[in-house]
Amino acid sequence: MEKYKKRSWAEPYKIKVVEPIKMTTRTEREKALMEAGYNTFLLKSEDVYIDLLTDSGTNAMSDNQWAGMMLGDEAYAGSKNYYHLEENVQKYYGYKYLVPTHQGRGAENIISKILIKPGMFVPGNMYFTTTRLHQELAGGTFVDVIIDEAHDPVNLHPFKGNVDIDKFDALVKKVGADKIPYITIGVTVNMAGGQPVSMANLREVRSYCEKHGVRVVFDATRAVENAYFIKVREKGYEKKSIAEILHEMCSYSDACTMSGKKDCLVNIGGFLALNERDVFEEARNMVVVYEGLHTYGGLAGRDMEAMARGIEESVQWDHIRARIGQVEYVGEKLSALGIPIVVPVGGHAVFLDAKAFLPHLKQIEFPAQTLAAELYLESGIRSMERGIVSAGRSKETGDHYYPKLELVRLTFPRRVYTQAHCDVTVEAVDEVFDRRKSIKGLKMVYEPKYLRFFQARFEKL
Ligand code: PM9
Repeated sequence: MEKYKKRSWAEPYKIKVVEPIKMTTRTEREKALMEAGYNTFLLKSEDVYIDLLTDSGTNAMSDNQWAGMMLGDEAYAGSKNYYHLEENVQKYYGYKYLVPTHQGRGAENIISKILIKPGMFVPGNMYFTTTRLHQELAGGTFVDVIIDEAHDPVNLHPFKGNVDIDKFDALVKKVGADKIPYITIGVTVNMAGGQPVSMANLREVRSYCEKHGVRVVFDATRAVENAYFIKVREKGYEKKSIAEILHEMCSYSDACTMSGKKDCLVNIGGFLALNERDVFEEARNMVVVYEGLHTYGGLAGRDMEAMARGIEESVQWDHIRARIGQVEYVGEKLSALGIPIVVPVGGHAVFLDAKAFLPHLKQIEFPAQTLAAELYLESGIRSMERGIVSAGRSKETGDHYYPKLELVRLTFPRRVYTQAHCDVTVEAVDEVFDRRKSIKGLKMVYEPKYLRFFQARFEKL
């Protein structure tokens, strides 16, 4: 780890095309925020100055990817870009079979429908919003088996995404392995703060699952970022390349769902990749119902080409070091100012700890939603709530879940913002921090049934 810390790095690219962004006045932002019901998802992008809502589909593509876009083979069936994508998924992720989808949730829908039967249980290392919803819609019940450290924002465990084998084993003993179609392992764990899973833990889960006949399905959305953390934090991996680590990680799973909009450096795209022939046959049949023919899965040929090329770029050391280095830079600056964040800093975002930032607000006054709104008001910077609103309601009781983590995510799109944008962001958060005691909470006035965080509306208390 020390070896890489000694020297500073610079972005391993130079800027060829620019997209102007504009700064709004506070009065304009007040109006925009009211119209958006205090939900940053409902703001117009043109009213945003620095957009840290998500790293999903917001990546800057390289000249090589744009060149590939011109080589899109838009045949309905058998596009050559599909075969290029298949080749790179096999080469870098190591799975045998590929089913492209329009984005990650398309793959989640298909795998959930195939493998989950009503009454089954699906363990996972912390929930993810769309993943859990598809599991529930298929009749399953999600069970959190992540280690306790993941729920503690200040615990410095280097692999807070790890599965707690005892929790997993307790579930297997309680319901029986035949009621568990698979375990989902997020690498990295988004809702815990972009926290990685160690190779040792992946190996251990794999061997447990082999013994009990339970499949392992990765959510590989940010698996390259996970590979980075293994390289710099786990003994024995210092000298391995990111590609080697990624390949080994995936070898401990049977399948993965992928939102290509993150690691794969594209604006749209995803896939389901598998090793079991019969499950693949079913998925290939089902994709034509929900996404499109099995050689395009809802994507244009050019999108598949961009993703195939993005995969190659994503595993380059210079890329991933700068990508995560940028996030770490912001995290370190915020910590130095005494601003409460989730530590260690994760792969794709810095997560502000809204409970510690606004301790005078009850969780039902939506501290993270409030803080995201205040940051926008202060600076035009858009972030995302990852707390009680994102957690939704229990499907059994209908009550809100009250997650231990009540966070605001400052998410960094890949290759998009400069260090100056990072500095401005830190200053803006600090200004909100200075006036935190005067900030009042919110009440929810509109709540959609599914994935409420996208469209819920709020008013000031
Ligand atoms: N993640 C994110 O901003 C997109 C919007 S929030 C639903 O973090 C994981 C770990 C994700 C993810 C999306 C998906 C779904 C699956 N797993 O958005 O459908 O972070 O491509 O992927 C978002 P799609």
